[in-house]
Amino acid sequence: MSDEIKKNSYSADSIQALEGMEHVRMRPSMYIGDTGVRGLHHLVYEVVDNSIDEALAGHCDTIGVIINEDNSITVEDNGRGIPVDMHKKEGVSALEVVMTKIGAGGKFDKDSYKVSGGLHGVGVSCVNALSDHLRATVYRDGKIYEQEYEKGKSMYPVKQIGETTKRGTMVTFKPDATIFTQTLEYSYDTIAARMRELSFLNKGITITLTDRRHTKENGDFEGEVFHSKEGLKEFVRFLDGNRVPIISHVISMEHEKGEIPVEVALIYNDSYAENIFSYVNNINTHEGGTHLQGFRMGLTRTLKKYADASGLLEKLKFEISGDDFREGLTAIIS
Ligand code: 0RA
Repeated sequence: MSDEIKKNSYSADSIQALEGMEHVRMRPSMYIGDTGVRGLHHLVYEVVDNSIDEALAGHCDTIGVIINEDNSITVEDNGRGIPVDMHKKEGVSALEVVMTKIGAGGKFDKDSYKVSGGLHGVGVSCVNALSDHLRATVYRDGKIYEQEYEKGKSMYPVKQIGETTKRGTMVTFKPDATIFTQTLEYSYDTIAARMRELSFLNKGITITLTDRRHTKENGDFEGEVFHSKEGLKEFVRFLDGNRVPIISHVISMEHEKGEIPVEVALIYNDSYAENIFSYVNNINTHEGGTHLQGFRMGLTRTLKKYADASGLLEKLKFEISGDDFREGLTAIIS
């Protein structure tokens, strides 16, 4: 290919990338659902999601989320750091590609164990496009690299700004007021609830949440540390709160079928309410699905078979149904 054609196709590619980012700004709700409170918070989840993926791939165990004084958000992890080397096809740093190209997310390791779903899985470039300002800092190979963006456009090429013994990625973004016209104020409780949920769904990861807008009496910032050793088992106990259990332990199982890991935890309490929560890739599947259907069927079949074999159904004057096995049930499938 002649240099001229190469140059042309390169600029054609970058125009396409630009259009992708421009399109996010033009139709934000296509990417983040809405531009109200929900969309504003989805930006945080999208960035955290990348760090969760890095943790699930086994490369990091701690994620820090900070609500800064100005309602900008910082997400930091101790993973490998987003690669900063030159991306051959794009002619810029891999970091810049991740940050400015729609759908570039997992491009660098296709085999990566992508489990975390993000909001619509749109990636951090989408957050960048919808931010007035974003700063990405990478701690990698003993060096600190940085790049900043305005409304998704890089302000300068990735530069080295120092040396470090740390490893990881830090992203700070300030949502664009011209996009998020309803509110720019983050809710601590909303973010905390999602971080708690993520820590239950991904046991072993530590997620710290700090609110720099508020200090406690001792001068420390408000915040919490979320960490779950037992995962869904603890989640079930948390959900059941003060309800009275009628079995002594949470029943739980983990299994991998093909490439798909499945986790289930359940307990019975003395109420009549059925509480089943289902997740796929860390996203609550409110509408249910085949995973939930399969669980219900399996539960009914198993308990019915047991009840039958133990003669428990002999005196029963009616056909026992699936509903009967779900009275007082609290369960989570992920
Ligand atoms: C792909 C490849 C590599 C790191 C990451 C993605 C990565 C992305 C994010 C986003 C937030 N935190 C992250 N941490 C890591 C590195 C591949 C390698 O070093 O071989």
